[in-house]
Amino acid sequence: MNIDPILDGEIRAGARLMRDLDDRRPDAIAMLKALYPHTGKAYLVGITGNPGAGKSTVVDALIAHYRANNERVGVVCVDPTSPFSGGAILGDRIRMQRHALDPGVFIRSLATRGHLGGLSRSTFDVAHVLDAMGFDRVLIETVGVGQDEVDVMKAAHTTVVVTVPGLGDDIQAIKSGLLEVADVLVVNKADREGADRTERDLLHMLDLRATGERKDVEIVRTIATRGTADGSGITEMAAAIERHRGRAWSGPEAAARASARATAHLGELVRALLADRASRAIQGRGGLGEIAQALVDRRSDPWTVAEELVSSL
Ligand SMILES: Nc1nc2c(ncn2[C@@H]2O[C@H](COP(=O)(O)OP(=O)(O)OP(=O)(O)O)[C@@H](O)[C@H]2O)c(=O)[nH]1
Ligand SMILES: [Mg+2]
Repeated sequence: MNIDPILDGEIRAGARLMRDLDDRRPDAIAMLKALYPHTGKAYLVGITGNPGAGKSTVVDALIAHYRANNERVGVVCVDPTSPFSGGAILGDRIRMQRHALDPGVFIRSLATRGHLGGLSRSTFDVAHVLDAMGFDRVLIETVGVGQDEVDVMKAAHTTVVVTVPGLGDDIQAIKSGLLEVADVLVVNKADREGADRTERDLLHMLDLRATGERKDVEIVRTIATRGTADGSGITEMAAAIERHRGRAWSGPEAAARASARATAHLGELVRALLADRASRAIQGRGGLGEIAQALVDRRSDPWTVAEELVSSL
């Protein structure tokens, strides 16, 4: 096994490894194990938020910002193969196309489908490969609609939640879990009416949420379609990310955070391995449909089946 091409940042070697990881090939996992000591240098920024909030546009502008500072940027787009925004991979690809020829940028899309329960594991895997390849920044875009996506954000050092001006709905949606994970809140599409109001609502919610000490969350307005131009807010957003980085990852909290992040990663891996085994055990008993029918017909009971499945792992 030769990890040098990966450590040298060779794009083709990285892409091949990521494909092999998708197929859960044992030699690819062995490669990850060998790479692990060489990781821990990249800074991971998660970008999440409602469908269509402008996440990809923000990511595109951030890539340009970091490239202007000579940082190499890896991107993981977790594609929501969701009813909200089907075909997002294509959209993201087109949107970020202008970076495609830049050897300092590597964009990888992960489809939700086929990663059931393992989305977070796959994100961690790909992020580790990008880290080993020497990318300074890894941006992770995911739609914040479900627990899966929120879990994905556990891989990030700083989580940015993108929202847009508008009444009620967006704010409501953001309430459910997303606000919890936000380190930086972005009001994108600030060229639209209502950004003031949205910012006030967000501030209000942050205050309501505060139990004991209020989490230090900055709110930044952006117009991501303006890229890195003055007034786009992208420079300010990047600065807010750096301030969070300073607070969270260099102060006394850093050790506890690093430990929580490692624990989350391990938890994902254990869960995913158990899920793999469980699904093999279920196949061994004729599949879920077969088992369900036996339960419906009262030929078996769920307690016994569950015990048998778990003890067969
Ligand atoms: N007016 C305005 N439109 C924007 C802004 N940022 C993004 N958009 C537009 O909003 C639409 C959605 O942008 P995307 O970047 O694809 O949003 P997304 O959150 O990545 O979408 P999904 O990945 O499908 O959930 C596009 O038509 C963008 O051009 C902005 O700052 N102002
Ligand atoms: Mg997108």
